[in-house]
Amino acid sequence: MSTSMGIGVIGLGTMGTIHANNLATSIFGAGLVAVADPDPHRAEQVSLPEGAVHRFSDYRALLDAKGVDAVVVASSSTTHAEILQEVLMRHLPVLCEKPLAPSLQESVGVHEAFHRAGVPLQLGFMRRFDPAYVRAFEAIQAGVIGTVYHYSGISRDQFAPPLAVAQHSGGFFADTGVHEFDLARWLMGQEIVEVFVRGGVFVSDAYRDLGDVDQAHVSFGMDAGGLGLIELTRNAMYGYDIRTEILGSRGAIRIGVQPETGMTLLTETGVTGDHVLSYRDRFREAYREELQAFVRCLHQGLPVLVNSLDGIRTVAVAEAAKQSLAEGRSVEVTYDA
Ligand code: ISE
Repeated sequence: MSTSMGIGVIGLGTMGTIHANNLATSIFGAGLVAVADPDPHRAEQVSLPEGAVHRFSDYRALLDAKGVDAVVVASSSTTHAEILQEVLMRHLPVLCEKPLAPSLQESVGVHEAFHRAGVPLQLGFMRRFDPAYVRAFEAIQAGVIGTVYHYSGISRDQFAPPLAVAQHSGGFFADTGVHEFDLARWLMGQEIVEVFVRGGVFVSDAYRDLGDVDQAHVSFGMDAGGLGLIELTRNAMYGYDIRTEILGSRGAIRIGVQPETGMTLLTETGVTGDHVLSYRDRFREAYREELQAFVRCLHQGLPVLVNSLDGIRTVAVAEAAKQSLAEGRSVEVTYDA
C-alpha cells in the first residue's frame, strides 16, 4: 500500500456524500479515488477533484478499479450484506455504515466471514469519535464517576426520514436505536441482555403502513446489572437533539444539547440561541475522525476501533426491541442468528 491510500465510496446518499467530501479534502494518509452510485446525478453533489476520481454506476466496477485500496460502504442498509460479500472476495478493508445489516442473521453471516478472512471491517458508529463522547469515555475509564450503573439517552431527529429511505433502513431500532445501544454498551462497559419497549405512531402516519413507529421508549438491563432508559423520537421539529447521561456511584457525566454556534441573541423581546438541525452538523467532526481513525489503523496494521461484533450486538438488541414492541413484553437479547 502506498503512503496515500486510495479509497472508494459506494453509495452517494447523505452519508456517502459526507465521507466522499471528507476523503477528498481532509483525511491524512488517504484520498478519494472512486465513487459508485446507480444514480449518475448523485456524483455531481460531491465536489470531486478534477480528473482524479473515477465514477461508476456499478459498485463491482469500483471494487475492481486500479488504485482502490479500501472502501466505504454507504449504500442503503438492505444492500450492505450483498455488497460486503463482494468487498470480502477482493480482500478490501471496509468502513461500513450502520447497521451492519438490517437483520441479525445477515449481520452474523457478514461478521463470521470477515472475521474468518481477517479483513478489517469498521462500523460507522461515529458517536464514539465525537470529542464529548471521547471525553466521557475516558473519564469513566479513569473511574471519575465510580462504578457506572445507569444509562439515559435521548435521541431525537428533527424530521422522520422520507419513506423511501426508511423502507430500506431496517426500521427505527436498526436505523436509529443502534447508535444508542452502541453508546450504552461502550460507555457502560456491559452488554444489553434484556429490553422492554413501548412505542407508537404520533406524527408520521405513513409509518404505520410500514409496521414501524415514530416514537419509542426502550428500557433495558445489562449483563453486569446496569440499567438503562432510551427515548427515540423521529419528529422533534425544533432540531436534532442527542443527549446522554451516565450515573455512577461517585457522580454523573452528562452530554447535553449542542448549539450550532456559541451565539446568543439578547434583545428586548427575549434571549435566543441556535441549535443543530441534523446529524450532519452535530457529528461533523466525528464523521471526519472516524474515517481518520480507520485510515490510521490500516496504515499502522492495528485492529479497527469499532468492528463487526459491535455490529451484530447492536442489531441483536434492535431485533429484540422490535419483538418486545410487537409482543408487549420483555425480550431477552440473544446473539445467535
Ligand atoms: C440516521 O441514519 C443516522 O445514522 C443518525 O445518526 C441518526 O440520528 C438518525 O436517527 C438516523 O436516521
